Amino acid sequence: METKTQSLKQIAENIDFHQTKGIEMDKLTIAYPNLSVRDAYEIQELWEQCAKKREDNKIGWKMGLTSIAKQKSVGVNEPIYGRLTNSMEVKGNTLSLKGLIHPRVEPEVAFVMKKDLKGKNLTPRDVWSATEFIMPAVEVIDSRYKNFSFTLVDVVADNASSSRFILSNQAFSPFHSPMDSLEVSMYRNGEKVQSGLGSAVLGHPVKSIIKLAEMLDRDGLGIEAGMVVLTGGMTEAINIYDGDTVKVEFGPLGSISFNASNGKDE
Ligand code: OOG
Ligand code: MG
Repeated sequence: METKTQSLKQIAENIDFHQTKGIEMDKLTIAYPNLSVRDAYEIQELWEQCAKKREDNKIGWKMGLTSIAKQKSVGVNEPIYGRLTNSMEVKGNTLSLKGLIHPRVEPEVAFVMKKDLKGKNLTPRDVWSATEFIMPAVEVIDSRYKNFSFTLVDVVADNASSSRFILSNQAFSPFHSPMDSLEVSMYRNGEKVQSGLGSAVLGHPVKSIIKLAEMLDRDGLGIEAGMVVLTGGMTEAINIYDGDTVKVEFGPLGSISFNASNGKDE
């Protein structure tokens, strides 16, 4: 066991290197075909320790592949979770592409918790009473694998492709408007490129929080008070490049706009 944890730790350190330097890598499952999904989540947990050593602390969780559109586009047919750290939060409306490989963006709803939430078989009522507020969000995913191509084990070990996230300026009461009928539209350089509904996320984004709590409980973990949780893309993700302007409209919840820049013109 000792040696297994040691080698999972080395894998976590290697992934951390590729994530922080923005260097793509071969799929882990090529070199380690026997890794299990459980091992991959353990790698993620060990990665959290690597980040912590750099004082990059966990501030939340993300769910991924909670919509059929997203599952189909990457060929993995079950939801996954990942960890969000302090350095991933973009403050302001410029997304620096420095250190990113082949970033994609997707519209999401974020929950911010006021109480711990843990366990199997939670109900929407349990989630709402533990939620402080919700916010429109845009997640930037950037798989470290070549061509954004991976298996379930690979993507879990790579922290569910987590890279950056942007939250709107305005927070809302969780009771503001029905989240399953929330319509989102995503524009790149003025052109509408994706649209979707809140119900694309497991029928209702609240279900994503229930699923996360259930998956974390299986791994002996829970959602902690104060954490931000991204519930998963409502549409397919789109590629973004230097100079692109992205606007995501969230109907009654307003919009998020930002520019992508490689920083070379500044
Ligand atoms: C995996 C992460 C998916 C989402 O919201 O569905 C994700 C990937 O597509 O690289 O973040
Ligand atoms: Mg996402």
